[in-house]
Order: sequence, then C-alpha cells, then structure tokens
Amino acid sequence: MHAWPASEVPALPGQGRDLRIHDTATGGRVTLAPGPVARLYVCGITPYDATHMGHAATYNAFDLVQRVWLDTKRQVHYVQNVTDVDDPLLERAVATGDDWTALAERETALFREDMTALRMLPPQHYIGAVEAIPGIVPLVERLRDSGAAYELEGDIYFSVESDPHFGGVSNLDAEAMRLLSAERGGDPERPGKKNPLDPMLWMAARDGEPSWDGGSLGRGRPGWHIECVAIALDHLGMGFDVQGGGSDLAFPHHEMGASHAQALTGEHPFAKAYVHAGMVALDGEKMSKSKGNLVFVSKVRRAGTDPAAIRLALLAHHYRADWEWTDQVLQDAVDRLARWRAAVSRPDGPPAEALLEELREALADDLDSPAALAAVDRWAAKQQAEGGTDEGAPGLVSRAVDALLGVAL
Ligand code: 5CA
Ligand code: ZN
Repeated sequence: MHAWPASEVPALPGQGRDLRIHDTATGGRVTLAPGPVARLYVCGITPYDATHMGHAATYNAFDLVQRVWLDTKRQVHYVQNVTDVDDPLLERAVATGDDWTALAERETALFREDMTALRMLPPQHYIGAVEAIPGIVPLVERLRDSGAAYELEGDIYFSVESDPHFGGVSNLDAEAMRLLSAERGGDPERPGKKNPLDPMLWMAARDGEPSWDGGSLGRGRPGWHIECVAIALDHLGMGFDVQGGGSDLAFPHHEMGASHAQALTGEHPFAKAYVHAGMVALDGEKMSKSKGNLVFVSKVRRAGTDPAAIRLALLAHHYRADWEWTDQVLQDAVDRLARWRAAVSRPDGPPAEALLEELREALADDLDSPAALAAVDRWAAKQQAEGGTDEGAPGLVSRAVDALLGVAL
C-alpha cells in the first residue's frame, strides 16, 4: 500500500538528545540508543470507521518519537500495518451492506488524509494484512511444524506455553489476561484449546467470509497478532527499537506478537521497548468504534478547525495519560495556536536558543509534550509583554515547533 506524503522536517542547530521512554515490559524508563537507523513499528488502524481523536493521539506519540530521533541526526525506518481484514471490519461491512474491501479502502484513504493534515510523518512501509498473507502462511506453517502451534477443527492456534518469556510484555496475572483476552478478540471459552489464552494464527475459511490460499494450512485468513509479527520481521527484523500502540494493545496483541516472534526465531526480544499511549475518552468512556462515542479528525477539520490546532490539543496531554476530549480542550488549542502565530509573526523577539534546548529536554524526557508547550507559551508571553531584539528568534521558534512538535506556525 502507499502511505501518505511527508511534511518537511526543518533542520535545527545543535544536537538533539537521546530519548528516555517508559517501556511497558520493564515497567520503567529506558534510554534508547538506536543505531544510525532507528527502527520503529507502530500498529496501524483497522479501517472500518474514520480516524478519531484517540487514534490521532496515539499516532501523535509515535510521531514525536521519530522527531526526537531525527533531531539526533538518525534516520528512522518506520513500518505501520493496516488490519484490512479482521472480524470487526467484516461485521461492520455486513451491518451496513458495504463491500468489505471498499469499506477498508475508503477508511484507509481518509486516514491518510487525516495523517497528512496533522503532519504525521509517514512510514516507509505501509502494509495491509491482505498483502502480507503470502508472508504469513509460511510463518504459521513453521510454528505448527515446530510444535509451537496446533490445529483445532481446522483452525491453527499458537501455544503460549511454547514461549518461556510469555507474559513479559504486559506483566499481568492470569485472571487479568483471561478477561482481556475475551474482551479483545480472543476466545478463552472455546473448548479444546491447550491454554484458554492461546490465540488464533490461522482461521479456516468460514461460509460467507473472504479466504485465501494457505498452502498446507488450507484456505483461511490470518489471525491478528501474526499479521504484525510477519510485517515487522519482514521489514525490520528482530530486536527493533520500539513497538508502539495504544495501551489497549499491550495485552493480548503485543504480548502475543512478542511470543510468536520468539518462537519463530529463538531470539529475544522482539522489540527493545514496548511503548503504549493512554486512552482518550469522550463523555467518560474510552473512545471506541464499537461504542460509537467518537470525535472524528475529518469532521473537526471539515468544520473549519486548523489541523495545527487539533495537533496542539493532542500535544497538550502527556501521551501516557488517559484523558478526556472536550470542546474546551480544542478551544484552548485554537487560542494557543493564535498566540504562538502572533508571537512568531514579528520580525524579532526574545532569544530562543534556550527555548530550543527546553523543547529538546522535555521531549527526550518520556515525550513530555505538555512541558514543551509550556516552554513555548513562556517565550510567546515574553514576546507579547516585552518583545526583543533577536532577529533570528521568531524563525528559530517556528522551525523548532515544526521540527519537534509537527506544528506549522
Ligand atoms: N489494527 C489494530 C492494531 S494492529 C488496531 O488496534 N486498530 S485500531 O483501529 O483499533 O486502533 C489503532 C490504534 O489506535 C491502536 O494503537 C489503538 O491502541 C489506538 N486507539 C484506539 N482507540 C483509542 C483511544 N480511545 N485512545 C487512544 N488510542 C486509541
Ligand atoms: Zn498490530
């Protein structure tokens, strides 16, 4: 699949800082030290509805990861998937009478537009589950042939007991895992499984559902976790720097993915850090396509809101926090954008070198975007109150806000 166009990232004077970020697996902060090419995998959308502010907040977090790395003069090798065949997508298509491929294509196109408008840097490889199937089949065959997977009435399940590290990403107890498995696409109640948590790797063809040639697996379609493993191993290999997603992906998705990869390669870890963004809520409940309590990026854009203001609304919250989208959150961002634009539109202003270092330090400190915004607020307030004589300052502030926060002033 094609991704979306990249907005330019201005070069900044001086040197960026290494990112210290919260890793779910260790439960603490790790200092990432990628090579000259940092490797990032971020789980993509299941395209059965438009991009909402929760999605946007999560992609914003990993856009910041890239911007911090780029500021250290590294390149970033970024891969993202699109879960363009899965139960919720097929169910939605049946419910609305849509063709499932048309639904997936339409919503993926809208996602690209939203990402472009929000100045999110695109992945170099943007890969759909359907196009990954030829790479998934041999992996499932290998897992089955090595004894890490087994057949149940034509479906193939992964055996979580085949991985000695199982549980090490999300660090949850057995009861919590069982509850989340049932909630998030698993089938712990199905009789005949070796362990109730075992996830499906390959689902044998069902009547009325799409299916593909699975070689010795028979016709069917891939499970969810193996999709991301196949794509990540193909394009990044084991031991890449960060796997990212919202906190609802820690278990089972990232836990199972890590286990699949470990069983396939005998290596550990799959990702050096597992990074999870908090959940955005509306009216007190997590925004989710299944509940329908959504604020869509595209709708807010169509209502005339500058995408830069949407981005500032996201940045005003720490990526690990759970927070609530409200009209006031957006209004505050619109006001902030206006203040910042007025401040950089003058020919000169207070010196901004210290601000650049504050921005770098805030973001390197577990992507503390609220602290970054506060630093720019202080510069803008000083500009408004006293002005300044540094002719390079407004330009430097614009470039720094663009390069590090993805906001065009
Ligand atoms: N296709 C899979 C990942 S392989 C998937 O989870 N798709 S999704 O469309 O449901 O979610 C896409 C991303 O948005 C995931 O990282 C998910 O954790 C995140 N996300 C979903 N809802 C919210 C929310 N309310 N707040 C923050 N992030 C969210
Ligand atoms: Zn994924």
